[in-house]
Amino acid sequence: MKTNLIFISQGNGVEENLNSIRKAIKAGADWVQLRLKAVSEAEIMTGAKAAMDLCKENNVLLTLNDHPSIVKELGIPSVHLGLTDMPVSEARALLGPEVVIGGTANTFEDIKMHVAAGADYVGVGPMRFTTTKKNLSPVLGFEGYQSIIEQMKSEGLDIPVFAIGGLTADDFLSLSQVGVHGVSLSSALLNAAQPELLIEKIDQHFSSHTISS
Ligand code: TZP
Ligand code: MG
Repeated sequence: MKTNLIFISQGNGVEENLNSIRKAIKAGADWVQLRLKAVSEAEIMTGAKAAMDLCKENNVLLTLNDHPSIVKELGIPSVHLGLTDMPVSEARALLGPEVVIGGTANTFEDIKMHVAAGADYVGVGPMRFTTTKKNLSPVLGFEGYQSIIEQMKSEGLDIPVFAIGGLTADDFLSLSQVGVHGVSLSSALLNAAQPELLIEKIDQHFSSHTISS
């Protein structure tokens, strides 16, 4: 696994989200997040099962957004939790050591909390405004990552940081130079004329690491 890109699904309803994942896998993504908002729990189940099949067939790591209980029930390998979802510590207790757990962070304090709770990676953002997510936390900008990663270094906090929110290919160089581990993105890939080239560019800028619990 390259583990330098997490593709975030988007679209209206389950099928559009699955199609966005199909597109990302075809372009070469090997880690995808199914992010279903404003759909019923039954639809999330259906979508998660279909995404599991897709990811297994293609040897892609699947993260489900928001729903640790579904992750447990279906044996999904990874879950991502926002600041208002189940706390990472509770999810770790529920899911055990093997499931890859990610947490959303907007500040250094959020990262500190997720590390203490046993997260495997953090999605830190937003870098800039995006319409993909409602109720955005304050925009960090490039300087936000710089100062957060400086604080991490000075306090010896070591966890992979994925930048997220309105990212474009022009951000990769500066983010990688500041010590960001990888990127989590959606629109940039879905709107790219040649999404496989975008993924190549990510590979050129961000090295691969092992993400495991
Ligand atoms: N969390 C913070 S920004 C965001 C999420 C899920 C959306 C990222 O999507 P895009 O289209 O890359 O801005
Ligand atoms: Mg959430």
